[in-house]
Amino acid sequence: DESTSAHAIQAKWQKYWADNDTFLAGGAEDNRPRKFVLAMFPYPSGDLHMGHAENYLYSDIVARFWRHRGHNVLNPIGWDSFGLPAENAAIRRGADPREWTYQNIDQQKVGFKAYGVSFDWTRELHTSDPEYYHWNQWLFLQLHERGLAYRKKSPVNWCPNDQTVLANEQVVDGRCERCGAEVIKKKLTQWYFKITDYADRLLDDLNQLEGRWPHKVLQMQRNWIGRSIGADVDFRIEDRDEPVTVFTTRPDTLHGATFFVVAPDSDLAAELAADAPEEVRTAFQEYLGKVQKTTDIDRQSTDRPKTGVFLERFAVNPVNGEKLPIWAADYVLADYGHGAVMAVPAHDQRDLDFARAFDLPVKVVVDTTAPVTGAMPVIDVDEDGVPIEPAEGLDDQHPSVTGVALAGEGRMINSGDLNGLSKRNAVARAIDQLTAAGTGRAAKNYRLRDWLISRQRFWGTPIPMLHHEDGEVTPVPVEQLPVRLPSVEGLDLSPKGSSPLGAAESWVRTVDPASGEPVLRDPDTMDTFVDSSWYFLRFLSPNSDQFAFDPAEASRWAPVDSYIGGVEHAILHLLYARFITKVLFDMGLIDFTEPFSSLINQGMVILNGAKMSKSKGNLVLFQEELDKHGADALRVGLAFAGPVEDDKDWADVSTTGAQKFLARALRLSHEVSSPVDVLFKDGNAALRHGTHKLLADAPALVEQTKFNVLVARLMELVNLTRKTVDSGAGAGDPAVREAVETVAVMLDLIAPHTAEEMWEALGHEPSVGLVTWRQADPALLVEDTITAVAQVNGKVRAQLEVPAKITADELEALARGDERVIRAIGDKEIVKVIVRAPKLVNFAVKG
Ligand code: ANZ
Repeated sequence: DESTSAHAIQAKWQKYWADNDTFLAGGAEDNRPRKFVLAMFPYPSGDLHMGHAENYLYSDIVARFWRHRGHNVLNPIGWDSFGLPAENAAIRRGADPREWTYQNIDQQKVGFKAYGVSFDWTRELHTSDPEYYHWNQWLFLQLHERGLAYRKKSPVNWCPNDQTVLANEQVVDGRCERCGAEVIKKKLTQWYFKITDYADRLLDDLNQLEGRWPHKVLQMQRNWIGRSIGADVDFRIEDRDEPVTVFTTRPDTLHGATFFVVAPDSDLAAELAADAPEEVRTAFQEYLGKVQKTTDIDRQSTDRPKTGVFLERFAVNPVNGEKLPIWAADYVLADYGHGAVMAVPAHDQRDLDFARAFDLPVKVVVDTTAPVTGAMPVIDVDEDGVPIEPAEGLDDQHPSVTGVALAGEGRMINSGDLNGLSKRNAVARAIDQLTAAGTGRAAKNYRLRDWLISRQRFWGTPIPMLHHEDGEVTPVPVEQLPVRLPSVEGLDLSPKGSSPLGAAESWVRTVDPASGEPVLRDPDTMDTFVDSSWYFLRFLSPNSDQFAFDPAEASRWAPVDSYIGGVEHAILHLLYARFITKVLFDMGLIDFTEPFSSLINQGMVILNGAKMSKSKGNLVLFQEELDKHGADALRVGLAFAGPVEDDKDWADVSTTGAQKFLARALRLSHEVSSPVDVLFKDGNAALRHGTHKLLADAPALVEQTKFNVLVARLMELVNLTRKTVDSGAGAGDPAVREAVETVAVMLDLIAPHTAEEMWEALGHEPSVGLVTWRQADPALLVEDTITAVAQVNGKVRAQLEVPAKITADELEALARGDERVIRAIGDKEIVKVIVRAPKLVNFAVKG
């Protein structure tokens, strides 16, 4: 039956490809143009699933396409094989994470091979191999040398379940991205990568990717980096030597500041409270206790009642000397800006909510009823230049009455010599004035935080640093890399808040190579996003023990031309890879600044409208489907199921339909009876037209990732060929061979085993995967046209040149639009239209 023969064909060609190294990338001497096609590498947490089936199908289509277009293609595969799931599975089963991981890799490898993905297997890598993580450690030391890897003690995201810290990017809605536990804050000393040094470049370079990455992903990255432009303003604090700086996006509103707020969990708040009266101190401590249990999400939520404690201290407004009461309130975050704000309740909603809750003054400094455009000054001033009363209507719109802050455009009032200026001009003027007075300056702020990379877990890259008795921390010399993970034997991997490696006595205790003194290794391991931040470059020199990658190879191959993966990596992985790419560029090791020239996000494979999951019991198993239908039917079914970026419902995927189509195509290849070297110049004209239309259209369809349309077009051509053979032209017509060969070389993208089989049946040598697609003959693309006549009451009024395949509706529309017909009908009423496509239209008119 069809599935048995599909499996036989599959096995035959998979063996052929492996034996003949069919899909190896060409070396330096190969001077064809190059394409680097990459699917986000898999995490080996079990068998391949339907998401993999989709992801690696798409990357395979793109890789195969470029080979057919005469390119030297690199399409490598590796495993993102460090990480928590392996460690957790190992803890559950009392096994070695290494064994669990490599066993899964073996299974996934079998899956990929059975699926017919055209990988260059000679470049396979595993991030958990010392040969790989050696270079993570090298990268870490490079960053350290440049001041881009550093240690600091600060409040970090802590997952109480996994007992490890998390990067900001790994906290989703206040919860651990992996296990869903509510994340708490803990003050710890950790290693960070200084990604914030690259914030501007990470943001600005997104513009180059517009149109080449999904817009949504670019927008998510922009929001994540979150650049705000404004000013830093220094406020003197009464009874304190040092001023306190605040970040504001609205320096224009300085005259409207009526109070001052510090984050309760900041060092400043603690210091200010320490000198306050006893009852204030107590109230503050109690409040701080509550705040520490509140997530950042809740603190930023706008519909939560505002809370706070007056510290009985005062800040002095640098523009007018006014005394502003200082409050500690949790809507101000310790780790944004400077952890303190000047509160302008009239123009900031959070400040207004707070002012209304605690009865603090609200002073309007922007008249938002005044137009901001126009040449005339809008604010009336008296002879001394003092503005006369704010514009009418402002009173009942006063924010303390409405509860709505006036955030919009307007003209400055109550603001000294800023009066009359538009908001934008006032911002610029205020910054100039602050700068001149030495009490402020232009400033930028980012939502982006430095990347916390240390993890208190075993199954990761050891951080190559040494801790001396006197507290000094020094790098392991590069010649001594890699620092290998010790054996897991005897180690307790269960989460306990510190790295299990700390207990590996004989590993952790070592000597300083410089002084010979005893030192301790850093017991933490790196976030696995470090591994994936540069892996695409390792594929270029997968076996080198001299360097992470050869810069000459990088210059030949990189950046990645097409990167394909799920939208769940829109921020984390892509942002980190972009950052490390820029660092490597600055080091002079690569000649590009963005790692992925184009990005394709595939949708999900779902089932009956729902996401598949083990817990829902609705998993469709990749291996099972593969066994049942064979790789090609699975691939065709998925490719045909819909646009790449849409979710595909497995319930709508027809593997049976796919099987029938493949069988039909294969049968044709066996029937073709013209000689293998027959010239493609004669034969059935309609079929030739169909073939060349596809030759002309297919490249753009693939480049625009319209794979489903390509499948539909192949089906069409197969049907047309069948019809042509059966309706008299016969299997010996050269046009039939031309059509079937075209189907074979194009079908290779989607159903490569069937394509090879067809190619062989047609009398060619394998592999069809390396055959260059032919050009369409422009002469054959011209549609056949005929002359149709348009009549009014039986009298010929116009002759129309129309496509032979025109429909009745199209022909009628064309005739109705013709000048001569319109004139002939005049204002008479059309009572009947007779259409005989493609030859005739007759309008019966009356009156
Ligand atoms: C005065 C002001 C007046 C402000 C006004 C806004 C409107 P983005 O755009 O998110 O950068 N702010 C500064 N540091 C803060 C912190 N640590 N926690 C909470 N809020 C903080 O927001 C910048 C604005 O958020 C700053 O500008 C400051 O309030 C506040 F009509 O200063 B503004």
